[in-house]
Amino acid sequence: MNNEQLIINNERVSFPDGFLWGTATSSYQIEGAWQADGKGESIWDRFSHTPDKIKDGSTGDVACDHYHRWQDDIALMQSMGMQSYRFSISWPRILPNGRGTVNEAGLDFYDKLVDGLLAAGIRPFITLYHWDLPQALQDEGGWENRATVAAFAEYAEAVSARLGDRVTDWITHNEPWVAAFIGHAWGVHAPGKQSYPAALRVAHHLLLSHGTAVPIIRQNSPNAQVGITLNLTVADPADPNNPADWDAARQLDGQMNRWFLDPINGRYYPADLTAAYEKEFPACMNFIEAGDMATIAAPTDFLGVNYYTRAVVKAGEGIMPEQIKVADAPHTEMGWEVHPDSLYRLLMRLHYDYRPRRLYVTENGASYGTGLDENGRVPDIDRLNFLRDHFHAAHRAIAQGVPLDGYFVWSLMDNFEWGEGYEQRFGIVWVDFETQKRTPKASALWYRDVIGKNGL
Ligand code: IFM
Repeated sequence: MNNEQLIINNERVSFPDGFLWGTATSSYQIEGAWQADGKGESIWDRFSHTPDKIKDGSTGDVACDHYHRWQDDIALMQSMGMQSYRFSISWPRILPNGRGTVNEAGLDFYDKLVDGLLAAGIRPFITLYHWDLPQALQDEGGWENRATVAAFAEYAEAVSARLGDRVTDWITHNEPWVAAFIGHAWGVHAPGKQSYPAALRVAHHLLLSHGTAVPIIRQNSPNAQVGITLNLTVADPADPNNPADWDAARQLDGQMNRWFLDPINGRYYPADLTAAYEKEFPACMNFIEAGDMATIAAPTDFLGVNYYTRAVVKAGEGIMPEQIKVADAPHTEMGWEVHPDSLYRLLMRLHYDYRPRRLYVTENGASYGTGLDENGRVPDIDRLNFLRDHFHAAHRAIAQGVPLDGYFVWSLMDNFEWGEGYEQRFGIVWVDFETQKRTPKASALWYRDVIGKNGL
């Protein structure tokens, strides 16, 4: 790397040549068309159609109607100079029953999308699983059922066999912590279960399916670069003078970070946590079978990092340490503290503790509701500042030797924010959900400039 490129010169910073700038979305959050062309039902279709699960009572039935507007959306990205686009595939579009007969129309959709992106000079980054499990598999126990791992392998085979000649960048899972714990311990996401042991079991099967899929993707996609995306954080004690708060920080770091980072790096599950879990839930780790941990540790090419905020924790009773809201600190509309320095700390920690070959920030962004002004513009200066400060943090990490190769802003456009419905807007493009009109916000216009200059 040429160090001169990285020098911060009168506030101007340049990223290394070839640094990849993009945006990210996920299938359920943007596609809509929930029953089109043979698609099966997903657990998010079922969950959002269940009364009182989504704050504003909405669903992803239409969402951003991306399924029908993908060409316009590619043109939109092209107009912003986007170099890469991270999107996920809807498993029930490909395998409506989760396994078995492939729905060719589902594959055709992504085939056209990939070709359209490549023709526009935009590098596709595919995520196989961003939470929309086929409901048919949930009916058989979902991710609690070990058989879902084999179904995921079938799905990975179908997708990589069809797209692997053109797509080089593959992410097996997005945020398995969220899928496992928010979906199965807290019950706030689909499928809405509330059992900590169930969440542990689900997390294991998600990881196992990741490790099972890696060689399948490599076989079908000779130039594949394969990784997994984790939602990671930095845990700080509420009171640095209180050893119990430090212990709570260790615990939260274990639950959210090490529980996933350790096994994918061949280090088994963190012993401090397994001991605590087995004390609370006897035999709760009995899902591990011979060979599982080796499968989970399949070598990967990169680690995807989703970073939004840090966690400030204090000692408490429950299994999950209590997080406190830091007074006087800026927060986004999700109530998440804005803390760019923790992105730097996280990247440095990952580099030194785990040494991934390469890293991508696969998601970073902020929810702010700023809407259209009287001139039809969206002056989302809070988001612009948020991104600018996080880009600086990433740049500092690169200057310290962290092999960060790219950055995907979450999200390309406002979309269905899971249990929050459409009330939280993360997009750099405003979406009018009545008309589906897209309007690039100030942050998008600014981002175009950053990409053009490869710097700030
Ligand atoms: O919208 C989500 C995305 O699906 C996963 N990562 C966090 C985002 C914001 O909550």
